Amino acid sequence: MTKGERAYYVTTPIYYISGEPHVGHVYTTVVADVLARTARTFQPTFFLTGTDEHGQKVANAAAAAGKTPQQWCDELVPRWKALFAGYHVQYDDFIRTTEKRHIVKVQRVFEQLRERGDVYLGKYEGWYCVNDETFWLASKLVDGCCPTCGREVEWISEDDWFFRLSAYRDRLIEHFRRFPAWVQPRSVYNEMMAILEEGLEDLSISRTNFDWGVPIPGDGGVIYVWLDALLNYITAIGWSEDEARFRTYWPASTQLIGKEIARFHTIIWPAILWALGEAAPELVFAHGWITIDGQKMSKSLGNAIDPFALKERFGADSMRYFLLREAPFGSDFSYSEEKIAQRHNGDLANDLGNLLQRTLSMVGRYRGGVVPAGRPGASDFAQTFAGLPMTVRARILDLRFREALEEIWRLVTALNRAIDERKPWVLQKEGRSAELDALLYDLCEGLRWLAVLLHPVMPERTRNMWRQLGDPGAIDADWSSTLARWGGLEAGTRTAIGASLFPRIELLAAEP
Ligand code: ME8
Repeated sequence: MTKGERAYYVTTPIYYISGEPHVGHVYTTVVADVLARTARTFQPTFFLTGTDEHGQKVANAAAAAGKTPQQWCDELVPRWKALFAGYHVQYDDFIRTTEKRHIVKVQRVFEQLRERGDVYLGKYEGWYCVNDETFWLASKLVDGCCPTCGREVEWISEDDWFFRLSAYRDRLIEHFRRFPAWVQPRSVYNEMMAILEEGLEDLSISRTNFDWGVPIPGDGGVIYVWLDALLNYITAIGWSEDEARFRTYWPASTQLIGKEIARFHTIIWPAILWALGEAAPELVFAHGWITIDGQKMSKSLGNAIDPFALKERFGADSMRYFLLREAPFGSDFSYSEEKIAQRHNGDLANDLGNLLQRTLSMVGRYRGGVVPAGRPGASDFAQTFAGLPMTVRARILDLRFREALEEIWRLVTALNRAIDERKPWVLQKEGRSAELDALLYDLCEGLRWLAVLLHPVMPERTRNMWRQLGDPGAIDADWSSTLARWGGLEAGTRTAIGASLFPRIELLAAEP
């Protein structure tokens, strides 16, 4: 995508506010933030996240705490916002499904679908998993329990409103065939295709045996929490209210989700959109799970890791780096503190932090802290790394974060190697001043490139680097201007060596 094209719209799932957030929630949100920060450097961008506040699961959690659901949500939302702020997440909007702006539009959707005949009244009898807020056919249950979370299911017998999902099956199959990359990774695409080929049942979209939800217009009961929740992606950007704004952002460029909710986002969601006369999102990416001892990390499994504590321990930027670098995006990855510490101490403290420290201390010692005039036009780096910014941008927008970071690390490695091989201390001792100037210049310019390229991933530490490099302009401007050529850093810039970027972390040996 180039400047001037459509806006970039990225979303995360809205999270159930049935308890404290955990690292899994940070994961998707940080990834969305990296995408948004990258896209924002060169095109209009909108990044939406928020909380899913209705439904039986949230109502039960509130009741267990002796609170009304609204009270419970109001008390928890600031925790989620504080968490995201602590991880440097810069969303453009945080939607809560209990907000009026959302509720009125959900009701409008319901009415439109009913008028069109896509919603009809019927009898629902079947199983329901409260934890996943999902209806299940008896044939899908495993030992009588929910096939996704393993919990007991409830028998429900209600007069419900149904969405005519089955009528969209052919169109869904055609869409999947025509746009084979619209659902990624391929494993999830295949799984969804198999569901489609098996056949689709109509979907119950109302609940009558409890009332914590959006009231059904002109009838008793509430709208099924998943219909309510999915609609956040369009209610937040002005659907049915601000046409120009809505058209600027919809269809979404990238909808990020965890793979356990792929069916809702790639089968139910496009069908609802089509019923409303809107387009399906361009890409739904269903990423893998953070696992502990081979199990998904989750509140309900009781193995959730507190992201507030992790941030204190390792720092938000190191956590962000770890989450993006450790596994290819899409795959599951197993979490351990040793792995985070290894990344922090290896890639960040040794490779990047030392590079900055060594460079600036030599610039201090040999050139009084001032960036010397180099020969950027004749530099090997200019040639070798000219294409790096556009490669990194493409990898990030393609959600190949690990590869993007590996590309960036080629520059880190090359700069460290230049110090080791060309030994500035020898150049200084032998009075080879022009060579020393050129090398010191390249090192500073390389660090400037690294700060810009790594800024979306580590917004705080790169600002720190930036200050040490003398604050050379806007760190988050379009890369095609900041990194247009090797040589953007002005000779004469005064550097200011600061505290270590990534102080080493020593893990205590595990107790035997
Ligand atoms: O499903 N590893 O909310 P939720 C990686 N409200 N990501 C994880 C994870 C893990 N172990 N655990 C959670 C809901 N996530 C619905 C969504 S959207 C219209 C409604 C992340 O609180 C991942 O993005 O259960 C997953 O899909 C999401 O949190 C589920 O959050």
